[in-house]
Amino acid sequence: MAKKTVFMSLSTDIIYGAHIELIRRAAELGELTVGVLSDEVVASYKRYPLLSCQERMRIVAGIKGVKEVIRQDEMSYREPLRRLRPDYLVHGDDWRTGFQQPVREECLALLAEYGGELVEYPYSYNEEYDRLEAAARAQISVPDRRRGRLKWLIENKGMVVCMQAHTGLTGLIVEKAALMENGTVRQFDAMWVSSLCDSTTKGKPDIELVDMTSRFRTIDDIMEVTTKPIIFDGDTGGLAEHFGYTVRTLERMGVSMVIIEDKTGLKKNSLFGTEVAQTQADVEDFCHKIRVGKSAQRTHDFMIVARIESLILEKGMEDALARARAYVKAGADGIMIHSRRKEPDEIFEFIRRFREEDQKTAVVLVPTSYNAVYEEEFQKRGVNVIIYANHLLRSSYPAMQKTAETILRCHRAKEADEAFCMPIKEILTLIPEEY
Ligand code: SPV
Ligand code: MG
Repeated sequence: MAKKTVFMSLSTDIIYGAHIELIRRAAELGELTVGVLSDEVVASYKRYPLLSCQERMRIVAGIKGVKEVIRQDEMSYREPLRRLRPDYLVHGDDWRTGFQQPVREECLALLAEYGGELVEYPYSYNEEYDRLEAAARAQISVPDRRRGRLKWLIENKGMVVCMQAHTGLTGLIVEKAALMENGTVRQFDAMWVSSLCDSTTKGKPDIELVDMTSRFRTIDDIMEVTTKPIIFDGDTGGLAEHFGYTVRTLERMGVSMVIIEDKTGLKKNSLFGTEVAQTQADVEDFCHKIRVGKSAQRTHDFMIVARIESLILEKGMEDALARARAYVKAGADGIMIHSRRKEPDEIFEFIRRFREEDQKTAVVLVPTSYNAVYEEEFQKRGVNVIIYANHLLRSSYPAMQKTAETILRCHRAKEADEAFCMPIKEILTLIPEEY
């Protein structure tokens, strides 16, 4: 009689007793194949692995009882179950609840297709493992590790999706927001520290009034409690002579990318367009600033992106493309093209024409105005970074305003509490004490 076959998946980069025990029990059922989840999958639902997929595959292959190791490129077990049709699928019982529940349900349906069986073993909680996990998280949030991750993500995923954060709390929302979709976990890849949101939070206009020291403080607050890469909105970058220092500070802090816009004089927010007086920088001056930034840079993984305001200031497509060419030549790692039109036509035209000449330089978009375009559409056209630049701030303000008005109107808090507020118990435990 043919030997039974068994399949299980592993994502961990910290192998401890319970993993070995699970493998031992799985191997007792038959010939065991282990799917090792790719770096990208592990990063999408847990954290960036400390060891690469290749390294983890090597380790797992060396464990007694493992017959074969394969790479698993999805959270979903679709591919390995349909291809290998194992008699048994082994898993800890912790996936019965939480975000992995739909993955489990899909597995049950897949197993039913050919008569396979799910074998679950009790999940063994281990305090030491939790401590190691916490240490691993601390490791990946140190500046040197965090900084390079954006470039890695762009190279590995093609396109990354970022959400704005302006406080530690909003940073935590961006860090943790996740949902299951078609066998994969969707999360934001990185955070955008916006000048608009940083200024508005302080009750100030977005005119480079909030100084760099204060902006760095915001970054620090976010960094203290998160692990995802950070893109910094560097406004105009200030004087070229100052920009080099800003680059060094950002690098030292572990920021991954700075975006500077080609304006000069008193900068106003781009979404005002030509309704306010704004001046675009001279091309050569801006190229000089890019060169100063690039030569100040000390690490290989930090990125400087040049933001082109030609469409915002109605200077035309040819001007935008000419500037893109010049900025890339000056050393920019990426181009951000901005538009305040509801329709994405000018953005699409720019990307098409830019990509005809340059397939390598990263293209960054902030689709605040042309918000009906799906991310997949941008990716198809060769975009590398999508930034939702202000949505957490814009959604929180009306909620706070309604709460304040309701309390004023009702002469008590009961109505606002019930309509708009989370329970006090939940807010007290939202941020657990770590030490
Ligand atoms: C910001 O978020 O501050 C930006 C993007 O620079 S925009 O507001 O569209 O100019
Ligand atoms: Mg800005």
